[in-house]
Order: sequence, then structure tokens, then C-alpha cells
Amino acid sequence: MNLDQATIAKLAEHLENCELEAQDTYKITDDDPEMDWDDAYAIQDLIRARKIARGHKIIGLKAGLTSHAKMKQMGVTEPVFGFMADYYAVPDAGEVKVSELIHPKVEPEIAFVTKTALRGPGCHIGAVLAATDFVMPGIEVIDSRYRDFKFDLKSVVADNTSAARFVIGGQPQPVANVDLRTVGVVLEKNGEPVALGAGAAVLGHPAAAIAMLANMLGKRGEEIPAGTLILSGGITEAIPVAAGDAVTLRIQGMGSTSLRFV
Ligand code: OOG
Ligand code: MG
Repeated sequence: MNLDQATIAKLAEHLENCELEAQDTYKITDDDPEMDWDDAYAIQDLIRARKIARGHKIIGLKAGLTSHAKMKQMGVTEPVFGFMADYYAVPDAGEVKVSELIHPKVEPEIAFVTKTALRGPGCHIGAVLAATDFVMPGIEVIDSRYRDFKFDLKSVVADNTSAARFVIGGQPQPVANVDLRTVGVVLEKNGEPVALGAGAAVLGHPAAAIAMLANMLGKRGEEIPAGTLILSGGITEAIPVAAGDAVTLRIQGMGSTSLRFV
């Protein structure tokens, strides 16, 4: 770690306030270029602790930047992870208030729910499939707190990987019922298909994103508990949305989920 505790606390407070006030900010590595990976996750952990201290629950995890499309769009090379707070969850077909966000974008994702714990190192796709209760369609709404969505990896980790809202829905399927590599994914905005893909866009197999997450947590002495909801990462590039937009995600054999921006 290169930053002292006071700086980490100050940056966590700043980034969380930006989220809560829907206010964008400069990239934090501009002022603190010596920030390292441990500092970045320490800031994210402190944002999580601040939410828990205010009575919020953490209801899931997310892997991010797990597809080539996403890494190319954001100009980065490595996956990262973050958490989902209770108030990020939107009911299926529900509303997202754009006044609470800065510059939201949507991502088509496959959501996993575990039935047994996963612990790295050495976690692999087979272990993930064995531990998965079901998979279902999930739309993540990301909202980087950084101006114009411009960031480097450490800044985005500190900012809880742009997490803001999400919806899951459709027909939960056991993994034996779906080929998660070839499964087709259609994201529609106002009835028009705006992004198309297949599961393999995420690290060759979306379960590989969950294995990677278990291995990253394992390095910190943590695990993915049984019953955890995990978003495995955007399959296509993220699509900007505005008030008035309706977004639907359809995944082959898994039904659909949707939300509206108001
Ligand atoms: C970072 C979050 C990326 C995903 O699914 O790849 C992410 C960002 O692009 O702002 O959630
Ligand atoms: Mg995402």
C-alpha cells in the first residue's frame, strides 16, 4: 500500500459522496498517482463499510471488464470486481431515476447465483458450474463517477467499478440447461436491438469470470459464500441511456428482463 489511511478515507468519502449526489469528479489517480491495487480495493472496501454503517446490506458481487468489447471500450486490459448494495436492485420492469445518476449506461450480463461457497486459489469453470444454483439474465446500469467515463483501472476499482443499479429477471436456468458459451444475447433499447452477443464474449465462458472472482477474493482470504448473486460482466460494450428509454435484455432460453429510465 502506498497511500496512508487518512488519504484512503478521504478518497472513499469523496467518491461515495459523488455517487450519492450524482456529481462527477476528476480521476483520483490524477492527484494520487502512486495509488496501488491494494489502495484501490481498500478505498472500495471503505465505501462498502460506509454503506453498511448506514444500514445498507451488500446483496451481491460483480465482475467487470471481463469481455474484449468492454476492455476495448474503456481502454483497459484486466478484469476487476465490485459489490452491489441493496438499493442498487431495481425490480423487474421497474424504473431507474436518471436524476439519481450522472451518465448511466446499460450492459447485458449473465447473473449467477451460487448454492455452495467458492474459494480460490485454483477455482475453475468446473467448480463454478458445480456451485451454481441457477443463471438468469441481468442488466447492469453502470455510472462511473469519473468525468466522461474516463478512468484507469485503479481509479475504477476505487469507484466500486462504476456500479449503480441492476435488474435481474426472466427464467432462472440450471447451468446444465444452457450452453453458456453459445447462448445468444440481445439488448434492446426502445424496441431496437442495440447490442448483440454470445456468452463466450466473457473470458471464453461466463463461468470463468466467476472463477476469476473467487481467485481474486482468495488472495484476500475471502470466499464467495453460498447464495451469492454475481454479475459476470458486460458481454458487449455498454450502451448510454437517458430519461424515456426502455431497455430489455433477452437471453436465449432464459427469457427477458427489463427496466425503464425516467
Ligand atoms: C467499469 C465497469 C465494467 C462490466 O460489466 O464490464 C462492468 C466501467 O466500464 O465503467 O461493469
Ligand atoms: Mg457490468
